[in-house]
Amino acid sequence: MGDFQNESDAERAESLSTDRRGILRALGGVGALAAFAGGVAARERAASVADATDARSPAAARERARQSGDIDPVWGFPALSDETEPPTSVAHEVELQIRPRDAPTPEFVFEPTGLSVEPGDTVRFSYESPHHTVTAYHPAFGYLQRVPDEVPPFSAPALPQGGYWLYTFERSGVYDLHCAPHEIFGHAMRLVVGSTSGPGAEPLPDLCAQQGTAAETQTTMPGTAMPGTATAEATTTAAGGGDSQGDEDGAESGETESSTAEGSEQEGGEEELSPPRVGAYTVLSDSALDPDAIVEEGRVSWDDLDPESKQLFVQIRGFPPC
Ligand SMILES: [Cu+2]
Repeated sequence: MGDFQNESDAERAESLSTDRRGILRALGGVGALAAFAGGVAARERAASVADATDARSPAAARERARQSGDIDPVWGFPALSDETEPPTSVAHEVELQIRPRDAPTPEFVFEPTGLSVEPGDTVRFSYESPHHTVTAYHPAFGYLQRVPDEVPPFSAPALPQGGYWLYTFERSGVYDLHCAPHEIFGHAMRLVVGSTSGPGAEPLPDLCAQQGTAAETQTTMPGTAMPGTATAEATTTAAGGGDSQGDEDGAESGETESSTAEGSEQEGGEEELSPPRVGAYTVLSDSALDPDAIVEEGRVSWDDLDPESKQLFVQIRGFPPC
């Protein structure tokens, strides 16, 4: 694929400072652990819907898109550089951004964060920075279904800065999407395609109401399980816990069983499906992203969300550990 030989992409990626890249890579490692903690059931679900695409690989899907203009419903159309000509007309653009803030991690942003489109519209997701994905909340990925019925488990790959991913939203309804490496930091968005219908139109489960049995949740994700990732630990506290930064009491609280623990199994052996996690949960619960509000506004900016929804719920303990 010619795009890989594009020198400018590599140069742009290199222009990021070493420190910033190191931190982002570490965060990606932490998030990736959570994202890929799915079990056998998730893989079986993925296999059962694999026939949603005729293309057996992203490369085959790209080739078909170039010839027919049809964007694959599973693979979409990834482009490593904006010099690649889109194979079909693009109706909307969403930028994947990283915005610095006065906190240990920046804000991870889909801009706009809410978008209303028509069935059949193709949306371009532009990678203003690398290390992101655009992933459906789908049972095949271990999540509660937050996309319309019959929609396959689609996801954009990580792409270089300056790359983009196209996806054609054929089925009407609400689509909740997230970036897999940065989900817990709130990197999520909501699309309404045609009408406010389907599972994604339902309110998210009330996690605060469930806190009666698990007052506080602490999940420790050591980074040593994956070679090449940082050994930092991330401690997450339950949504709605207020200011978690520097909250020593919160950090010392006893470890309790999470009601949405990854890989856990319900009675009967069914793997429990997770709602959107941590920051993505609070972002997607923001009233500015109510599906009716998105239709009314057409597009909802990240700036329109309540700062409470964008809080950092993850404590960074510092790295390296010396
Ligand atoms: Cu991201």
